[in-house]
Amino acid sequence: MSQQNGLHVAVVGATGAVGQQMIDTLIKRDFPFAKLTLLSSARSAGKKVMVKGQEYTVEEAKPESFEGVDIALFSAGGSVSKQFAPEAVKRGAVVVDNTSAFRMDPDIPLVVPEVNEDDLHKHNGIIANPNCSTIQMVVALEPVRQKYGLKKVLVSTYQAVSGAGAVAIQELNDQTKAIINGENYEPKVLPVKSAEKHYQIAFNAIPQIDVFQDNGFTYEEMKMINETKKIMHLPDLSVAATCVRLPVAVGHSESVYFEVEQEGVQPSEIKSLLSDAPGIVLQDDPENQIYPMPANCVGSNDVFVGRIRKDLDEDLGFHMWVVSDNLLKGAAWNSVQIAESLIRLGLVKANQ
Ligand code: NAP
Ligand code: 12T
Repeated sequence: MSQQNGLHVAVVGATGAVGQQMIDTLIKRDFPFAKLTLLSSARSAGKKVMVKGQEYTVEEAKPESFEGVDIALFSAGGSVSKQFAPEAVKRGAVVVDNTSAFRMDPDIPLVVPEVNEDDLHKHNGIIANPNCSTIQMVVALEPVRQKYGLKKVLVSTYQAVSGAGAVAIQELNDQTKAIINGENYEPKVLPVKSAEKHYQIAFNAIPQIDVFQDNGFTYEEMKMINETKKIMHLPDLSVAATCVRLPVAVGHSESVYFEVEQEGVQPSEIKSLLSDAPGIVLQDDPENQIYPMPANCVGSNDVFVGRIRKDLDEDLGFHMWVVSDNLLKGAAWNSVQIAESLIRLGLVKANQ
């Protein structure tokens, strides 16, 4: 390969909810790929996908699939990443992994370009893409940390079903229609596909995303807690999370309470800071009922922030509402953005 001639890019999990958005994002960004390899399980092998007017055939992921690949974007579940990411690296590819498989490995950078792009320099072949809920929150918190310091974060999420894959979107749609038509519908996917019990998501709210840990938090909540500290380089930051699934197809919302280190900061200062920050769109005009909502954020790469206000009792405390497209900034766009950073920083090794 040579950078002038473009790169050989592979998308693993190309038929999934995130994989489809990765392909779309590569096209929208005019990403410099000369060759594109689309990989899935044996189930979708042979499926045809049109990209830029050209037909591609999806192939079953195998170790040999990564021969000659420069950048591999993985989004096919943690076990697939554990199995194939080392195979891709062995063959000279740089892997951007969208699963939780490697995120907390101290030797693997966990990157949100607006926050810690410099960590990419330490990569040894694999870069981890954080959890969707973590990404949008740290984009909004980093400018605050830089200017006023950050002591504490308490977050409650209102998450879309698309985070749990294409089957979860289908379940929300089919279940909603069934209930409206007075028919029975047995939940099979949410809150967690592999769990013993499944609950109705239509017209409901489920306070469980991913599996429970012994400490009473869910794994999704622990991802937010641990990943935030790692990405922001704040191992001692106080963080707690409650993650809730809503009957929304795309777009995660978060109510974020945070405490700064500097006394006497005004909400107008936080608003002005965030309105100029990278990757953020400020939508904060209560008088005119302007605030972020998931339905308005679908399809955008940005993180939308509003409802910024000072706590009534705690001088260091502020509240804000953070919304983003979980399949874009939360997954596909952040991964492609990492790939763009790797190219700009000269961190993609030439492959044959
Ligand atoms: P999805 O819609 O269920 O798609 C899963 C994809 O993985 C499909 O393309 C599927 O191919 C492929 N796949 C499954 N088993 C495979 C195997 N053994 N070998 C190769 N490919 C295989 O799920 P999704 O929502 O796109 O999410 C995919 C993964 O991305 C998740 O498991 C999660 O780890 C990660 N994710 C991360 C975030 C984040 O927060 N950053 C958000 C969402 C998802 P077939 O068509 O052949 O089944
Ligand atoms: N279970 O961290 O169900 O890769 O919304 C992201 C989203 C795992 C992840 C979800 C999940 C991830 C979900």
